[in-house]
Amino acid sequence: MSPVSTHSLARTRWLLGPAAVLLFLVGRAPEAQAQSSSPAATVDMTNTLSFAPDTVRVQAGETVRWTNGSVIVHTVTADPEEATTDESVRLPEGTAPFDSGTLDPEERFEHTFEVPGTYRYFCIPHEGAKMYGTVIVTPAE
Ligand SMILES: [Cu+2]
Repeated sequence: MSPVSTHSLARTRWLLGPAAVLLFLVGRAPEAQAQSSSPAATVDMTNTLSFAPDTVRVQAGETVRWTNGSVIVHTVTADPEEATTDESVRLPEGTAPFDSGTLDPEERFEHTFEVPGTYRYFCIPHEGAKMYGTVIVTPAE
């Protein structure tokens, strides 16, 4: 190699070093944030009055996140007192009811499931249309 190209390579390294460190720092923060709040399962609430997917499986202690991706209002409700029929809600023994309240388009709701079992929930405005979902919680490994 001629002296000229060696000099040019050294200068390139000097310039790339700080840039690489900066990229590392900038790229790292959002990734760490996303991981700490990432749910074990996600469910979309649709314009066709459904939870998609309608059944998800998580382990005890994990969180499910629902997102209203539609243009209409939905709820995520597992409270027998809000239901007009027993079919709409199922909760494992000893677990407390939960209810998201009204979720406008783009809004989210999260629930962490501590007790293994099968949970049936529904959407209050669309109970008549059988907008139902199921969460199956298996024991933590
Ligand atoms: Cu709904």
